[in-house]
Amino acid sequence: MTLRTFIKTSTVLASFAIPLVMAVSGSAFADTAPAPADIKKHGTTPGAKYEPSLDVMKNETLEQPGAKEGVPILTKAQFDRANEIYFQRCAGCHGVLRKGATGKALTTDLTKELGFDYLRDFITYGSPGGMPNWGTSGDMTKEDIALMSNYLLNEPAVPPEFGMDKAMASWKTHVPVDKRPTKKMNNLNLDNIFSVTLRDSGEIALISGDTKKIISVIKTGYAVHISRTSASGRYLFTIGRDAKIDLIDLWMDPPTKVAEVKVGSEARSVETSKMKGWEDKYAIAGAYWPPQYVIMDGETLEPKKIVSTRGMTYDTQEYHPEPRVAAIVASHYRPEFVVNIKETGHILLVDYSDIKNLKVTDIEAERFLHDGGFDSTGRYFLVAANARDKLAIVDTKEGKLVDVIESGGVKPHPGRGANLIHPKFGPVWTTSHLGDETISMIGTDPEKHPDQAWKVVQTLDGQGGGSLFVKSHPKSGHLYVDTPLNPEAEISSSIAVFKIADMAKEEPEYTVLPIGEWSGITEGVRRVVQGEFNVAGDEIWFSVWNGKDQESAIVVVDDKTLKLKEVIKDKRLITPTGKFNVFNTRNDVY
Ligand code: DHE
Repeated sequence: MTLRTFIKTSTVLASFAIPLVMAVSGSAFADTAPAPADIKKHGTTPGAKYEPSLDVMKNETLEQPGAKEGVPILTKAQFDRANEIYFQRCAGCHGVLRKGATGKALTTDLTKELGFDYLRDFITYGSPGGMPNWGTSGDMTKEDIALMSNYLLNEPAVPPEFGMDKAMASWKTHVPVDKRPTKKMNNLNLDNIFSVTLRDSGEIALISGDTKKIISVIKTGYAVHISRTSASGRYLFTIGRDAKIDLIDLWMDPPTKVAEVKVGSEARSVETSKMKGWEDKYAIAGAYWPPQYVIMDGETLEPKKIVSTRGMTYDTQEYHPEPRVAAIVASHYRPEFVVNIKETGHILLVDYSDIKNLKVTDIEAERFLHDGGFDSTGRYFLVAANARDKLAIVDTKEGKLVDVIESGGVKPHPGRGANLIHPKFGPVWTTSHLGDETISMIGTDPEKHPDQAWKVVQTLDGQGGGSLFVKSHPKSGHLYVDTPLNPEAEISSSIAVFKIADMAKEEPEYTVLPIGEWSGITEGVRRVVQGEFNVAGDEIWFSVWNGKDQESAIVVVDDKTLKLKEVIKDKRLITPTGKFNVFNTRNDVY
């Protein structure tokens, strides 16, 4: 640092020394802090905790915006530290560019108006509206809170774009198509392989559903999020939070990574073309940053087309600079991908039959679209607009919106949802909620049950809030509901199971499966997450998700008897979360 910048920095910091010192000493909270009686209301809910953490962006080297008069100048080290915190803890809600998403905008016109003290207290205590209480929860130190309050008075850092030049530079072919086998070379029962996310080791484990043995552990992107399988069942795609896609050829002996590519800096979703005649032809991935989706060759991952999702909110028609791409599914009725744009609330039907002359049907749905899945016929797609407590339904055959309905609870989070035949209401699709114990069932059969179609026909009370995934199977008589984010250890480490045959009763009861206890693991929080059926539909697998340095496991339950069938343990099973059965994933069976 030159002498000149040192003097400038220390002078400006000196002018903020009073608030900084007071924040650190904790004595200046009186004017804007909530009354002691209200502090409890500011406690963070499971829903508020489940917001994107842009873990990868925090590692980007960002240019520090120039200082403005009257604003505290941060040193390079302070700026880097503040960026790290911002992307990890704040950007998920307030946006990379601080223009607001589920959380409020934090642009400097607003933050300067609010001032240092207000920002510091808001970060410390949170708000009943959903802002986490970073200070009183002990998650952030007073020094970091003071730093962040100063950081927010500065202009936001703008992370780099990611265009075709970068995508091409990241594209690697490990095994070219002409060097791959022309038939299956191994003795594996591919349909019953589970691809298991090993979240914190940046790997997936391929586990045989027949033998329950690990076939191989494959290095993937950072904090890999989901796996999807190609329509033929030959290829497996994984996406890391660092937007890296890995393509695994399941025909090889052993299954091997054949290509990889990056589609941005942060991403969560990947899917492949499933329409008859287009099997395995294309893949698509959606990014959180930059806000864009990328269409690739399905066998090589060669990036073909990048489309930005920046644009207008569907309702107020105001420009949003960073609408992230949430769930993507592939239509079975048309050569189309169904792409959900989170902050602006559009559902895009992207026609991949001619990507040079790309046709996109743009459906006005609801803001904050997140995750969803098909009804049992594969025709209707239901997606949660979770921060709006709504569900949007799209008819993928007709290519239009059916309806947007209240989900019946607080913050719906279906995963892909669960389809079952209700004894009274016929085919229903089910979602649980992050914000409360409600499990909602929505009628999905407009032909034979028109009165129930697209209505919440019944709600059940589960164990509590903090649920992420529900699961059933056409051959199962049960509905399984997890609660991994519930604050009660007993609830987060167990599963509630409802008997479908009992659902016509006034108040159907559930059985609790103590999966965490069954795992035999005695350390850690033992969060039990995401059930997934095997190909036969007679057993369901749950992850017992512990810390990175602790023991985790997969627990297999017999669907008929609800008894423990097997515990899969292996020191390579580090933080297992999502599990994707090849057959069920490619055929959308859930
Ligand atoms: Fe996920 C699906 C986003 C945190 C496990 N998650 C999805 C989808 C989205 C999403 C958009 C739908 C993808 C699709 O269908 O194309 N998830 C996010 C986030 O933004 C969030 C809240 C925070 C983040 O920073 O990533 C987040 N997700 C998590 C977790 O912490 C979970 C529980 C553990 C993990 O491995 O990261 C988790 N998400 C999953 C799983 C699915 C998923 C297992 C797929 C469920 C399925 O059955 O298809």
